Amino acid sequence: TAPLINLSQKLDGTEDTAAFARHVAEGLSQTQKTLLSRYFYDGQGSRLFQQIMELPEYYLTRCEFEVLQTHKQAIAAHFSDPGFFHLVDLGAGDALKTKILLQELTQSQKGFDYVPVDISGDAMQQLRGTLQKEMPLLEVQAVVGEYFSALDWMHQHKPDRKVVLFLGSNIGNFKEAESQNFLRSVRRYLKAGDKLLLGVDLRKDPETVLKAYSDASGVTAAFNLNLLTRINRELGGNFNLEQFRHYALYNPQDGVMRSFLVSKIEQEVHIGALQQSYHFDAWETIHTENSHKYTLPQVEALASASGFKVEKVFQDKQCRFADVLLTV
Ligand code: AVI
Repeated sequence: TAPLINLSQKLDGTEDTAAFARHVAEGLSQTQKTLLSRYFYDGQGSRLFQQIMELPEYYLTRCEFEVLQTHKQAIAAHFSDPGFFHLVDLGAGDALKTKILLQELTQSQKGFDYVPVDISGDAMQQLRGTLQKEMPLLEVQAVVGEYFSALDWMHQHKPDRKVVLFLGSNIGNFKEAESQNFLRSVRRYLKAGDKLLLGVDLRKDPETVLKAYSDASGVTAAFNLNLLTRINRELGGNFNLEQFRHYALYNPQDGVMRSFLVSKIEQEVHIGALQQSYHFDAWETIHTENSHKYTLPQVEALASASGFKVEKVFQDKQCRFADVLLTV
């Protein structure tokens, strides 16, 4: 197993905090207050997200497991056609889902190496360790950094054919235009024969979607409210968590799940690092996240607008989730 490649420039975290401060200041100054969902994932937020994935209501993770488990042979066959490839896993984390594919690919003796990419150095250290134990023959090149720094590095150091994984409906958290830009940027790093396996959450009973984002045990609420805890800790804010509530709203017309933090009372919140107070009317909202649910024609349109073709759609039995194999 190769040593970890660290492309992250932020050695002391100061740059991170400055960007966080800037984004919070921008977001809370708008008429519709917003906070960016990418800031959910600090240590506590990542732990809460792990818990979300185990909730009975959060069908996405179980459905994608089913998709990969059911279709792993076919997926592996598509990946290795033709020959050796680098399997690039964007946002690999603990790679729990990817391991299904890794096992299948190694058992069927497909020629490939595994390149997990994540901004969390800890996660990549750990994954390297566990893979070394669980799959000692697997060649792993873990990369710590942003997606596109990693793809850039791959372009220079690993020129063979690439199969990129972007699983877990992460594409759904981008704004409409952003998802196209993201896919276009990935496309630029790929050549003929390269592939992208994209995890997308599909349209379904609105009730099912809504419950997945307002679970009975309140884990998603804690996940959303943790954004305020993070502002309090990292930017010296004085948000009173008791005075905000989580609210999730699904619009079946546009297929967008929208999450909010709602101020229960009229209040002022001060953020020390920004030297600024923010006024909240009673029941004023902060928009914190969008989670898009797609129709298959929408996925096809998104793919073709970004320079990809749909090679094959893999779904679970209830057609709740799809992993869509795209080619350039
Ligand atoms: C990471 N992402 C795909 C999750 C989602 O379903 O949009 C984040 C999440 N937010 C609330 N629950 C889960």
